[in-house]
Amino acid sequence: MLAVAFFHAMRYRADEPSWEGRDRFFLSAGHCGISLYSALAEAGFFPLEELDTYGLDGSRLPMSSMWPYTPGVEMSGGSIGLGLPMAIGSALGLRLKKSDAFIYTMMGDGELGEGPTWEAAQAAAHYHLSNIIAIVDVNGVQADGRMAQVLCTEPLHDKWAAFGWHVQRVDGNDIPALVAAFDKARECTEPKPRIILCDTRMGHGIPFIEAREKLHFIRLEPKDWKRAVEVLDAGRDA
Ligand SMILES: Cc1ncc(C[n+]2csc(CCOP(=O)(O)OP(=O)(O)O)c2C)c(N)n1
Ligand SMILES: [Mg+2]
Repeated sequence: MLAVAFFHAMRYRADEPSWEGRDRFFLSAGHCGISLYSALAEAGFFPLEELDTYGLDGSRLPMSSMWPYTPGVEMSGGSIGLGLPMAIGSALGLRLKKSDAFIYTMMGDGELGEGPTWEAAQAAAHYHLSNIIAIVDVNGVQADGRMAQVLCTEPLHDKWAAFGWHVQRVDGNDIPALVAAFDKARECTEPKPRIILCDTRMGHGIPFIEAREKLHFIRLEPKDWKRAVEVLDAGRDA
């Protein structure tokens, strides 16, 4: 999802992170900061080697992504449920400036249990914020277990549609499907905020990780890390 956002959909200047005309990416699920850092490094916001400083004292890459430490990071995540409310403020601001930029915001499905998300969902539709494209990582789990057991938020498509959003639901591990969905979200002419619900599998492509029960707090031993990279490389080369 981040790859499609940063390398297909969004307009930005890596050498000028504050460029006024940029699309903004708000990672609401700040605990996924490490994946955002990978995308930003690949995009040229900072050197790839800097990824090795992740989480170290003095690093520009704190564990949860936070503004203003890292070039390209637009908001402080960590406390979940804030990305959409912040996106609304920024989307209204861009409208006042007559900007044609978009605000992308990415949430986890666990965040859909947070009240502010639904207040924001109503407000975005009320203000016809067609410059918001929300992305939800519907992986079916949150920190404490499966969504179905902790807090069932389905039927997601119907709920967002009822809240006045343009809704798509796609396989979030399928790049061509994501590309089509991101295009459609941008090109849609309805005066509505847009959301792409992305069904994903944590650890996708690495069977021995996919099979694990608890994946939110994953710590890989060096030998498992090596195995995972080998599996991914084999898949990429295939
Ligand atoms: C307001 C708030 N409540 C609780 C937490 C603790 N917390 C961190 S991540 C997380 C789970 C979020 O689930 P989801 O959005 O599905 O993310 P995933 O684990 O799938 O990446 C929780 C409850 C938090 N960071 N902020
Ligand atoms: Mg989740």
